[in-house]
Amino acid sequence: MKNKKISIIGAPSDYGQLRRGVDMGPSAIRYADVSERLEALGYTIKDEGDIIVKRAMSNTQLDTNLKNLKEVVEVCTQLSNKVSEVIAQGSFPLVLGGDHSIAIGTLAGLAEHYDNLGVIWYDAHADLNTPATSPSGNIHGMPLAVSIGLGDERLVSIGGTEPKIKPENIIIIGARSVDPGERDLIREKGIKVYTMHEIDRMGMTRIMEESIAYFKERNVDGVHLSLDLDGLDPLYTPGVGTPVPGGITYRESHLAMEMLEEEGMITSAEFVEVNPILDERNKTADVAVALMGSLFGEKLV
Ligand code: EXY
Ligand code: MN
Ligand code: MN
Ligand code: MN
Repeated sequence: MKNKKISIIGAPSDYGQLRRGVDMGPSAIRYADVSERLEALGYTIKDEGDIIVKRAMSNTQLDTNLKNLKEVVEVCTQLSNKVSEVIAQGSFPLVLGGDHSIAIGTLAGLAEHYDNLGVIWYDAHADLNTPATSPSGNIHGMPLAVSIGLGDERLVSIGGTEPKIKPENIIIIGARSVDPGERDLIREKGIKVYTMHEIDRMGMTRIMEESIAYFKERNVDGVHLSLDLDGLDPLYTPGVGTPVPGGITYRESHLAMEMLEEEGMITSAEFVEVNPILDERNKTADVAVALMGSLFGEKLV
């Protein structure tokens, strides 16, 4: 990574879905020694601590197709400001989730600094639902749609009303659970998706080569990595709220991170959906930190 300054931002929110415990993700990742691991690679780490997520007695607004909307808006607005501030200081923002709804805030903050941002969405899901298509009403299934300007106006307008990213600048990797409305949107908007089928068939090497070439062709001014730990097979990352079997392997994931690092293309990252309550001895947070090691240039020899 070219930028040697990393700012860690914790976003301990579980409001984008209904399984409690993912709010402890930042703690679990810190417990897995994220700072120490990256410091050993020669980076200067500033842990910004966590953004403030008010603890509700119980989740509210469960009766709509936008569950906990108010809380999600509050969290994402704060996170957007924090991410933007960190970039203004010349630091690499490394956001620790929290469920994937926090990406609405991360991308809103990034959009203040990038006009043609590329995004890698490493995930079992497409996260392209809107209130009209969502089968659950859980906002963690909506952040990509929101970021291209679709869905509820109160989410879309976080950090400004204009779309934060362009659909044609998105690459989804690892998809294996896509809802009908999401599939329609992928086709309509021409969003690039490598499903598990393509990963099996082409191999991760070719997928990363193509992805890197795609971003270069599109002249992106930065690339954000949004890594949902459920992109990996639950065998490796059992501590996630919405596991889907048949996922990306541990080795394939390291390879993907290493290839991105060699290219020096990634300008921000977030690691989300780590839920230590559902985990086996912090295995999922350990994997998250191991992948960060590769993303930031760890080499065996
Ligand atoms: N597509 C389903 C929904 O919208 O409810 C499941 C979404 C899970 C989203 C996760 C974290 O990436
Ligand atoms: Mn996700
Ligand atoms: Mn902009
Ligand atoms: Mn997911």
